[in-house]
Amino acid sequence: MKTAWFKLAIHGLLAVFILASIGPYSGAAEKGQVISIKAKKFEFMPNEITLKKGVPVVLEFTSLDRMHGFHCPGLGIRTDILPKKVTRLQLVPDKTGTFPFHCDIFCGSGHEEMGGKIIVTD
Ligand SMILES: [Cu+2]
Repeated sequence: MKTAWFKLAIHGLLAVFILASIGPYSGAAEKGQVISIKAKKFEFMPNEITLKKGVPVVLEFTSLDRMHGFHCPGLGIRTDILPKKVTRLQLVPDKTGTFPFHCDIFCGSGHEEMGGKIIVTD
C-alpha cells in the first residue's frame, strides 16, 4: 500500500515539473500577430506577406504534404517546415524593403519555383 502511494506522489510531482517546464514557453515567449503560412508542392500560401518595421509578428508554418524549408536570407530567418507540425518563428523586421524567400529543402520538380516575398513597410 505504501509503495502505491509513493508511486502516485512521484507521478504527481513529475506531472507538476513537466507542466511547470512547459508552461512558461506556451505563448509568453512569442509575441505579436500570428501569420499562418502553409507550404505545399510547390508554393507558399500566402506567397506575399506585408509586415511593418519594428512590429513583432509570429510566423506560423505548416506543411500540407512533405518537408519543406523556409529561407529568407534578407531578414536572416530560416526554418524547416514539417507536415502535421506547427513551427513558429518570431520576427521583428528591423528594415524596410522587399525580401524574397524560398524553399531550401529539395521537394520535387517544381522546387526551384517555390518562393515568395516579405514586404516590410514603414
Ligand atoms: Cu522545396
